[in-house]
Formats: sequence, C-alpha cells, structure tokens
Amino acid sequence: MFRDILEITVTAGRGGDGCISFWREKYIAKGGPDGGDGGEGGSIILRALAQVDSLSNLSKRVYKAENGQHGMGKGLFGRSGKDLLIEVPRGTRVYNSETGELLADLIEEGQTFVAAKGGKGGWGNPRFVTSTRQGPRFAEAGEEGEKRKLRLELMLLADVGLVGYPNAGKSSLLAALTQAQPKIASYPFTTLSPNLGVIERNLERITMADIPGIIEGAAQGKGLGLEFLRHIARTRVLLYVLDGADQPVQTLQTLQAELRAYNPELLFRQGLIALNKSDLLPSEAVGALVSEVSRTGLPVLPTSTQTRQGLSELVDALFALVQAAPKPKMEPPKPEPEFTAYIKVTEVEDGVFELEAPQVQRHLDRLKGDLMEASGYLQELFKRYRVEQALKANGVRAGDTVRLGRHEFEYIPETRQ
Ligand SMILES: Nc1nc2c(ncn2[C@@H]2O[C@H](COP(=O)(O)OP(=O)(O)OP(=O)(O)O)[C@@H](O)[C@H]2O)c(=O)[nH]1
Ligand SMILES: [Mg+2]
Repeated sequence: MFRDILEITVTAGRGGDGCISFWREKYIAKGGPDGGDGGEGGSIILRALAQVDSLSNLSKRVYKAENGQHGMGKGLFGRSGKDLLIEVPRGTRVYNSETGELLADLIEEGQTFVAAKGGKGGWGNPRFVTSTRQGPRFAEAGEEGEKRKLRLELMLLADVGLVGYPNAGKSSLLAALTQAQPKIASYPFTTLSPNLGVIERNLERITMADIPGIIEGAAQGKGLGLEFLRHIARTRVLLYVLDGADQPVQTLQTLQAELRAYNPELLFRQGLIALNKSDLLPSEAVGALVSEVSRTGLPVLPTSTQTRQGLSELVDALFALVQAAPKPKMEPPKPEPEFTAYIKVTEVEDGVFELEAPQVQRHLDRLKGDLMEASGYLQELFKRYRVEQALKANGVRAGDTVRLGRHEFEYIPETRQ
C-alpha cells in the first residue's frame, strides 16, 4: 500500500547523570573530586534515500533513541547513547504536527535532519571545582532528550504530472509510456494513490506521476483531489489528459479552475494537453477539436493509448518541455530562531524581585547533591546568561531578595577588580 502521510513520535535519549565521587586511596582519607560526566543521549535523525520509495516502510509510530550512560567514579565518563537513524524517501517533508510548522524538506540524496536532539550529559562534580570550592558535593543530572510529534508527508518528485478527470486515460498513458503497471479500468476513481513511471528515450529518462482523477470541487476537498494536488505541485511539467470524446474544452476549464484554487502558480507551470481517446473520434473531427482546445493557450496533441497514435510525438514534446522547464522552486525550511535567553525581572514588593529565567532554572533543576554549596555555580550561570545585567537594569541592588522558582537568594553583585 502506498502511504504518503504519516504521524510519528520521536523521543531522543536522555543524557546520563554526572557523578559525585571523590578519589580514594589507602592512607588518603579524602582525595579530589573524580566523578565522570554523563554520556549524551542519542538523537533521532531522519535521512532521505532514493531507494526508500514510500513512507509505509516505516513500520513503527514511536521511535526512541538510547539514553546516555551515567558518569562513574574514577573520572569515568558515561557512554553516549546511539543515534537512531530513520530512512525516509526523498521528497519527504517534515512538519511539527502540533504547530504545523515546516521543519525540513528532505530532497537531496543522503540529506539528514535531526528530528529530536539527545539530552546533554550532566557534568560530574570535578567540573564545578573553583579556587574556593575544591571538593564540590554536587553534580548535574542529564538533560531530557527532545520529544516531538512529527507529520511526514511525501511529495512525489516527478518531472511530469498527469492531471485529468477520472477515467480520461491517465493510467493508460503511464502504462503505454513506461514500465509501470497501474490498474486500468473503465470506471472513475480506479487510481486511488499515485503511481510513478520512468519514460526512457535513448539514454535519457524523465519521471512521470499518475495521480487519482481530479473533479470539480477538488480544491475544496471533493473526491480525492486535494490530497494529491500537492503531489503535482512539484512536477516541472503538467500533462493534462482529456477524454477527446467527452467535452474536452469544458473539462480543461474545470481542471484549471481547481488548480488555480489550490495554487495559482500551477497555471504558470509548463503544460501540454493530450487529447486522448482520439480513436473514438471521427477522424475528420480531430483537427477542429485540436484547434478549439489549443485556443486555451497550451500545445495540444491527439493521442490514443489503444492505437498508440501520437504517443511518440508526446514523448518528444515532454522531453523538450522538461529539459526547458526550470526546476520548481522549493521553499527552504525556516532557519531555527537564534538563541537568546529569555529573562524577565519583576519587583513584587519593595526590595523583592521575581526572576524568570527558564534557561538558568533548567540548569538549577538538574543539580543534585549539596545545593547549599552550589550557590557559587549559580553566579557562574548568571554570568553565562547575562542575568546580572538584567537585574541591574531593573534596579535590583545589593542586599535585595531575588526569587527564581523555588529558590530564593540575596543578591550580591560581582565586584570587579
Ligand atoms: N478507446 C480508448 N479507451 C481508452 C484510451 N485510454 C484509456 N482508455 C480506457 O479508458 C478507461 C479509463 O482508463 P484509465 O487509464 O483507468 O483512466 P484514468 O484516467 O487513470 O482514470 P482514474 O484512475 O479513475 O482517474 C479504461 O477502460 C481504458 O481502457 C484510449 O486512448 N482510447
Ligand atoms: Mg488511473
């Protein structure tokens, strides 16, 4: 079965905890701190590969990468968790399924995207040594791995997209021009999911996508249309397939109205019309019908998949158009926003300030061991995240009380020599 939209949950590995440990040897009561750092959690990485042809190969809905190992005594670092690689077909778009934001567009062979980043390993106690704190009795716990719900969408990357009413003969054309063997039948909506084929001429190849028929109202969700219009949004050339014996001019107008409603750019895409089932038309009527349809502005070729009339001309015309057509532009995914620490200072009473600083808080919450002793570390965090500046700017003075989550402390400004 062809499955082209898929929701998955990815959870990266948690970082291992840093270790609180002191070096011990015979006759030495207490040596220096020697707790190792925790290992990094494994990340979840998506990779695009041409040989993967559908999202249905992804058998699981939930993916979890390995946790990092905890740090150990004697300075032993925890091992990092293994990354988990998920292979997806080229043309897969990755969305955050909660916000709908486009996160990545995996087009190139081998292109990767870190879908969930592994948590950092916690620092072992030696990392917190300073000149005044020789034997810290605290360390850092590992960071949680990122967890995200993702929606994967496969966009077919074909050169030519077949657009037409149900039953016009799109699948028959694909079968006549390529090795593909789509289902063909004399009733509408035979094709329920896209088929891909390769047209070969000498040593050149172009790909063609056959999608379910489009009907009036497709852009509003009627029939199967909308679901598949997005597949043709990326093809370089649109081949309109019309049943020559069934009101081709009106049909073309309806098709174009649906494409316009979905995405007006599609009407500026290179296009060509196959006036199909020409074997059903009286031969003297073909010429007049061709010129009537071509008044719409697109080149028209009469074709028949039964007698193969016009098929080699069609192949030539398609190669010429594909080679001349520019690659459709792909919107690049939005870059990650630049990192700036969020800090807010509010005076709640005279001389008492509430500090909101999620980044700092995250570090504090991860501390384990003797927290009283960790106050110096807090100063270091304040420096790293420029909290000091924010406090000063908001009128916090020496001796004032600052609250940060469940922590409360007296503000002592750093004295500069
Ligand atoms: N006489 C004639 N019949 C054709 C021609 N091309 C296709 N057909 C017939 O038209 C019917 C529909 O063909 P399909 O290729 O399944 O049409 P489709 O456009 O893929 O239809 P959907 O998948 O339903 O959208 C079948 O019975 C085909 O045999 C043609 O050139 N001449
Ligand atoms: Mg079909």
